[in-house]
Amino acid sequence: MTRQISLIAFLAMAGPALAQTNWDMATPYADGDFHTRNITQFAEEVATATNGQLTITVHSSGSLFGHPEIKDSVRKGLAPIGEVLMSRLANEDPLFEVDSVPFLATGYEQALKLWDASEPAITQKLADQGLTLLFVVPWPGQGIYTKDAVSDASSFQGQNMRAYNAATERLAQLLGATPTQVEAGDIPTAFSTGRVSAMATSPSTGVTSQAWDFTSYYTDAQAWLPKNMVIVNTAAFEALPEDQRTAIIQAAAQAETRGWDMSAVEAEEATATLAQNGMTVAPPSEAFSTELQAIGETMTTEWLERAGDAGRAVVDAYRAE
Ligand code: PCA
Repeated sequence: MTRQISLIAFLAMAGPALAQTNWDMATPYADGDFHTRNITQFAEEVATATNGQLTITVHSSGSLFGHPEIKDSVRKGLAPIGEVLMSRLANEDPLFEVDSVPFLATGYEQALKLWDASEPAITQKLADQGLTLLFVVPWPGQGIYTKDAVSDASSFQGQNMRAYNAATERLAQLLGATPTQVEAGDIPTAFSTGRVSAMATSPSTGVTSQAWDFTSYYTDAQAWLPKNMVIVNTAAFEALPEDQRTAIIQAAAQAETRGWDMSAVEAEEATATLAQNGMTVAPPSEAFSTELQAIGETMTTEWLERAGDAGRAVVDAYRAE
C-alpha cells in the first residue's frame, strides 16, 4: 500500500517534469544582432506561453553549428530549430536566393512583395526536406564598405571583396574584384589580416563588426534585402503537444512582424551609427549607380536562366503585385 501510494506520488511529480522539453537553437549571428535579439524574444515568448514546458536555448555566433552546417543539422534533427541566411541555400535551388539579386526588390515594401511571391514555392521546397519554415526577417538594404572613396566600379579592380553567399561572390566578380567567403563573425579578422579590403553588407553588420575600424566609406546602395529564416525539424515539431505547437506558431507570427519592424528601425539607426563613428556615408555616385544597376540587370538575367520556369513564375507574380 505504502509502495503504491509512493509510486503514484512519484508519477504525479515526474509527469510534468518529463513533459518539459528544451530545444537548442543554432544561429550564425552574434548576440547583439537584431535578428538574434528577435529570436531570443521569440524563445522567451514560447517559454511564457507554455509555462516553461517548452524552452528554447539560443546558441549564437555559430557556437552550436557553423553557418554551413545549420540547415542540415536541423534537417537531421541534431538541432530541432535553427536560423540561416536563406540565400545560403542557393546551391540547392536558385529560388532561395531570389532576395539577393541586386535591385530586383529594394526597400521593405518591395522586399515584402517579393516574399509574398516566393513564399509558397520556398515553403514547399523546405517541407519536401522535412523542414517547417517558421518565419523570415530581412536584413536592411545592402551597401558597400571600402577603405577609399568609390568613384565608379574601377575602384574595385584588384581588391579582395568579402562575400557571404553566391550572389555576393558574383557581385564582386562583376565589380572586377576577387570574392572571398567570410562569415559575419570573422569580418574584423579578415580585414585586419588583409584577406579582404571591401564588402557588401547591411549597416547592421557594419555596426556589429565595427566597420569603422577597417573601412572609411559606406556607399548606401540599398541594393537588396537578404532574409534570415527560422526553420524547425518537422518531425520534432509534430512530436510536441498541440498547445506547444500553437505557442510556437503564434510566437513565430509575432517575431516575423516584430523582426521586419526592427529591421526598418535598424536601417536608419545603424546607418547613423556608421556616420557617428567617422565613416563617410553617401549614396553611390551617378556613374557607380549606373554600373550597379547594369550589374543588377545582368544578375537578374543570370538568375532567371538558372531558376527556369519556377523562377519566372515568382518574378511574374512579384511584378504583377
Ligand atoms: N549581414 C549578413 C548577411 C547580410 C547582412 O546584412 C552578413 O553580412 O553576413
